[in-house]
Amino acid sequence: MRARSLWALAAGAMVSVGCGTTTPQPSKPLAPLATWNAAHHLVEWTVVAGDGGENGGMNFDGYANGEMTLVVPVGWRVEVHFRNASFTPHSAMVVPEGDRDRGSFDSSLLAFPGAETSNPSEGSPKGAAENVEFTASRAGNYSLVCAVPGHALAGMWDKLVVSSQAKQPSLLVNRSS
Ligand SMILES: [Cu+2]
Repeated sequence: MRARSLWALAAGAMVSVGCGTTTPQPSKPLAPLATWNAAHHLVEWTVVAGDGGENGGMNFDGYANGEMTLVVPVGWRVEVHFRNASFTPHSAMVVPEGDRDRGSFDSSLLAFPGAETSNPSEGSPKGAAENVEFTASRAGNYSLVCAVPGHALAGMWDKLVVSSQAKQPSLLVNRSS
């Protein structure tokens, strides 16, 4: 009991100096999928494509169909640590929410400069890892989609909310099944 209280104090102290983490629900591994540094206005988001069999493999970090939402304060930098864990080629690209339900994507749909992995329509092979950085410069609702044709329609997308209200990032997950 005493150890637990001390840990809570330590965690609180970490937040107050400007670092934080959000861990998804316990069905996933304990490693946090998003970490951030408030002083640098930087959030790092681990995005593993095809992470297990959820939604027939059409998932990021095991989540699909908008089950995962990253909220970022407007103006922050976002560094996406992308990796493809499956034999199916996948990619990641940030588009306006209204452009999510498409069979295919091109760079004209990009929400922020730089917010895409290389060759998003072809996708990256299994094991490929890439860091993608962009500035979340405009508030609004966006989607992180896999731009390989058909994959977003199959549910391979997350939500990205760029907020003028939020003081710090948060990662929310909502498993529908
Ligand atoms: Cu894909």
